[in-house]
Amino acid sequence: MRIDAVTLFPEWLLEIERYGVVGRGLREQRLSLAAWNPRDYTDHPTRRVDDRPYGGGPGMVMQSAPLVATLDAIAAQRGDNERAPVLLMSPQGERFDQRWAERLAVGPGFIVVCGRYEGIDQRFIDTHVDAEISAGDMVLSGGELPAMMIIDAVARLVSGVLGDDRSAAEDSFANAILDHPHYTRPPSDTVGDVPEVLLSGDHARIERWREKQALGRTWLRRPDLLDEIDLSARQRTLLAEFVAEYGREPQDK
Ligand code: 9D3
Repeated sequence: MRIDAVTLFPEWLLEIERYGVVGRGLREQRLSLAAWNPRDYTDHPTRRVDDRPYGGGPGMVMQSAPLVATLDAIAAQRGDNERAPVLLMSPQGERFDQRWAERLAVGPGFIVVCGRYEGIDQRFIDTHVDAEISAGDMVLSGGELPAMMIIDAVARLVSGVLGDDRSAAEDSFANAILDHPHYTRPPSDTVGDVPEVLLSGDHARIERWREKQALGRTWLRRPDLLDEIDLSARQRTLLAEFVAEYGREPQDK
């Protein structure tokens, strides 16, 4: 899969090549990542890519022409049969989630455009952008971190890091509900004790406890996720047990 990023800070974005699953995907040639600086595609003598907003107001606006020229250069190098979507990182965008990652992971790759300044000329968005994507409701200073977030989420799906189909399926279910708590050695410490069931060696009991904790935590912290899925009879029983026990004894017993 080929990913292109348009950014005024290409060196920063390419840092992700050096770490983790993105780095591994690149080394194993399942992925390729290129960063493009619109300053290299402006005919302006001082390489400027922004100007003052029509209508007045604070801040500067990214101009269309350098962005269009950058996308043209990318298209020339990609030469896609299946055209890769152009995604604009934007606070006005649709919230990125695992469904987005899964959709992008099965495609021919994508082109992320990172905004800076107060905004981007709307005519570029209208004519060259397929989707606007947001990282969530917080104010960032630009689209680079959201772009790295998207690249990471997609790269781990295509990089083979999941190992086998079983973990891929687990991954996608893990997206629908929250994870259970994790513990490791030592069994007892100043921070407390590991729940007895995890030391029991009884794998059926352990699995049942984990599933119950996962459902219970989702019910407590992210009830919106439970509205989206159909629970099995077993899961409904486990959640009912959790709800009945909740508040009557320590949660991790
Ligand atoms: C304080 C500036 N805001 C005035 C109403 C508008 C604004 C302009 C540009 C806010 C943020 C930005 C830069 N942010 C992004 O480019 C961005 C972003 C974000 O800020 N939050 C969540 N996701 C994203 S994706 C791109």
